[in-house]
Amino acid sequence: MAIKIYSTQGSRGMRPIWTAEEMGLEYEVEMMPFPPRFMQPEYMKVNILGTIPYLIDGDARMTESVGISQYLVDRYGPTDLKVNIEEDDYPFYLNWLAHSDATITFPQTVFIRYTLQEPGVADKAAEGYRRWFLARLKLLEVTLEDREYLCSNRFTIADICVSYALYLARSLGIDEAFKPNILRWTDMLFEREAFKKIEAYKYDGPGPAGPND
Ligand SMILES: N[C@@H](CCC(=O)N[C@@H](CS)C(=O)NCC(=O)O)C(=O)O
Repeated sequence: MAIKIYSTQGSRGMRPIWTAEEMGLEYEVEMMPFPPRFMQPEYMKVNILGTIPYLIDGDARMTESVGISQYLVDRYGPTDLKVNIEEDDYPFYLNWLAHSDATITFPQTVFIRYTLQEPGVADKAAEGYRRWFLARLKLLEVTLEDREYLCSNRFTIADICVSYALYLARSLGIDEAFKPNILRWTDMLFEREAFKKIEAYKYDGPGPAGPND
């Protein structure tokens, strides 16, 4: 059976799907309404957390978008998308992978929750985490001053995982403070054929496709 990835439109599922597409792997995507916990409750039987993405590959089951991208390059490589342990940029690669979700996607989750899902409950938290997110972009902007890609002078899953956080910010309209290096880098990445293909995967059944709908 091919690799299966459950996702919703514009979600962190884009990371592993983009990775699989760039690698030319055979994979199947199931796009669901958002949030599947409520809109497709039978999904809870597949993934007890109800979160997206979710990967099934043979006996493998995974709930972390960045971990799934790492799994795909490690298990189905060799691929240039992976930075190897003997390369100078390996520590930076690991740092960017963790940074992409823990530091620059997580604050946006708080923003989504308190602006779109529970408005009025914690407006100050939403505003605080919006600013927190923008402040944390400093490292990315400075790093991109002298390079085209984040690691090893080539496109890797570090670019995929980090740029997804910027894609999310754009879709939420919290991109007003993006600086020139981030803008140049994201514009280049989002022009990739694989990205355009996976961005077009849509949920077209009943119910909202994403938190903005
Ligand atoms: N750290 C996890 C987070 C997964 C996660 O929370 N995904 C969000 C969408 S981007 C979600 O499932 N939200 C719906 C919900 O919590 O019901 C990852 O990187 O995959």
